[in-house]
Amino acid sequence: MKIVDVKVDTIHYRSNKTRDSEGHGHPGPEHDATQTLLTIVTDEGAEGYFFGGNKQIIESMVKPLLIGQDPFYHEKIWHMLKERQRLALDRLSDKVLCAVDCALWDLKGRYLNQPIYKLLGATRTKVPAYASTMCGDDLEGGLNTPEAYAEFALQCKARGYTAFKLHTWQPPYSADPKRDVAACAAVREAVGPDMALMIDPFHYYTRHQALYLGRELEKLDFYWMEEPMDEHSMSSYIWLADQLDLAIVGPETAEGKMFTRAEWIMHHACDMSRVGVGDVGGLTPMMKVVHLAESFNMQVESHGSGIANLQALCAMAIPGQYHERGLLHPFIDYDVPPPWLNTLEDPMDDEGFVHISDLPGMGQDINWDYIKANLV
Ligand code: LLH
Ligand code: MG
Repeated sequence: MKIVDVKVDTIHYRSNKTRDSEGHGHPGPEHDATQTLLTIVTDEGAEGYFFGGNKQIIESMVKPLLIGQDPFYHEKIWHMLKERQRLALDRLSDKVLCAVDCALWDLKGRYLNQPIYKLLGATRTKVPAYASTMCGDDLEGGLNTPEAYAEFALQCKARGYTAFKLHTWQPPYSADPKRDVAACAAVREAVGPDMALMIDPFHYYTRHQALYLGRELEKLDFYWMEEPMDEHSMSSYIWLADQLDLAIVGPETAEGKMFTRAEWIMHHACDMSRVGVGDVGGLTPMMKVVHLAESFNMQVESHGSGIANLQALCAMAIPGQYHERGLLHPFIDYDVPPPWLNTLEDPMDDEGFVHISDLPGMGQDINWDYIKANLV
């Protein structure tokens, strides 16, 4: 089987999410937006899909490399793209590699008529989810005060979540460790002792701000803290993890794929590793991190809500404890699928478990009628 075409379609939809000046997501007025759909086509008619990917980069840089390749050689293809990044990382990002790699996995699963988690070696079909909030804001009724976080945590608990992660305030809103502690204390007070709580605060605190925050969260029986400082300084994380009992999860956004995760584990910069398909360039490298961490008896917590991460979570021998569901906000109904899908890709039951789809490939139930009617 050979790849004969690689194309990216652009789909129009209406969005009620917006990004602030620093790139963090928040609810916003409804507006026109676009989504992309990457399709990899073979000479045998088998196709693979992934939502996302930069049209211009994929068609100009990736397509010439993929045409003629056997799509089942996706390990070889991933390495070829990774090596191409060396002089072109400004254009050929890990997000682009992720889209290509996930579309190849989707193609393989569809061709073999199996969901990916079974091709990887399945371990489970459901995973507990945590409610992962959007970053703090200044919206009345939003996530603008410690009490607002507490109220929202109670709503999430009532929906069935057994764990809750606060993304607290980041610029352009004022980031302050004391305000973070107040929000975390209000949430703990509201939900009681049994709900697992985590925090992802401002990503650029100093060492002493991060240490102060960590020590206060230990008193509130928090489960983990992620990315309280710039992750490029691994020694800052070694310094922090050494002084806290609170688990440090990372790295999340630091470049370097599985290589960076290996360094962090080796140097005791984290207590749990962290990886999402978008952070490392796809499901192929995500599974390398999963197996790397397993070899150190370390759990990996998955970053991001997409279905590719859920496929990996259902194929881990040392299970990542939670699926990240979100980002959530009081003004947004997460339980409604995006218009390009017929059903949610991470449906959650009343006990707080998300269930993996048994559809072949990535498992998305794609709304082709919507896509055809809304091509840009
Ligand atoms: O800064 C943000 O907007 C969040 O941290 C975001 O990147 C989110 O994806 C995250 O880190 N989740 O864990
Ligand atoms: Mg995070």
